[in-house]
Amino acid sequence: RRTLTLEQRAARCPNPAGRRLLEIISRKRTNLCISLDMTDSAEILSTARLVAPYVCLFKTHVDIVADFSQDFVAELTAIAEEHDVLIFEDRKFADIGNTARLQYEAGMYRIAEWSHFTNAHVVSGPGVVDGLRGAAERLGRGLLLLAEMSSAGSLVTGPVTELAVELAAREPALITGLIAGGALLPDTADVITMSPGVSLAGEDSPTARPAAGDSFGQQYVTPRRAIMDRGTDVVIVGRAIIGAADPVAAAKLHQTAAWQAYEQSVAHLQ
Ligand code: UP6
Repeated sequence: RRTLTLEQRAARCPNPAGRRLLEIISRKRTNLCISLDMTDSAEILSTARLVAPYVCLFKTHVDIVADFSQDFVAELTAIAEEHDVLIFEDRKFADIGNTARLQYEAGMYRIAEWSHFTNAHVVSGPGVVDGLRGAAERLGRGLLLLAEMSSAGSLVTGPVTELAVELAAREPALITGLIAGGALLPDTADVITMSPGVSLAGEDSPTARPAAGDSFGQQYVTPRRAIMDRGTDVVIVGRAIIGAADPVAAAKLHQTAAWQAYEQSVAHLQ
């Protein structure tokens, strides 16, 4: 059960990127993150432009972009700035700290330079966070740890979940969020929960299993279930929007559903 609104959490958020995100969410009235999983940069940019008014966050996988360039990043950044959106590169670092550090700062992507958020698995232990720490602190970035996954048979459970939660609880100024199916910490912990595996076509019942989503084990719940029943803050939606016949209409529908669920979940506070 929520004890604080996202606006109240913005004011006390110890991470600069997290604070900006919570402010944007409250100002734009959207807790929807769009997953821009397309392989052509022009397609990503045109979709980003179309859905920008309805989202708080652009989530990217830059290693799937066939024609990646720093010009693409500059364009995406310009769209994000114009529309009050932040960027989250869903890199899922998983190596030892020193390699993660190099992957974050160097190579052709230079993720740390342009992405307000990135994420990491903790399967290799807490050292991965220390690898990402330097650039993240220097540039005011937010780190998100994978505490649960939406895919069937995921092994991001048990001790892996526990370590991610423990690290976030200990250091919310650096680890501003968790990727999980729902809130794993009280909202006073200053940790933002973001949930993938969300679609209006997903499972809406709080007791049923999530609905199967693709032929690769993805599973979906509705925004309402993720936010109201499981207490997540931000829903991450990809193909239910970018694969729709009308992505703008789908973005609006998902934004409305997610925001109404959030408002209902804080109604007792007003
Ligand atoms: N993602 C998941 N599940 C996780 C973590 N990340 O689906 O546990 C990411 C995927 C994809 C997006 O890498 O970019 O969220 C979900 O896309 P979809 O809505 O099209 O299924």
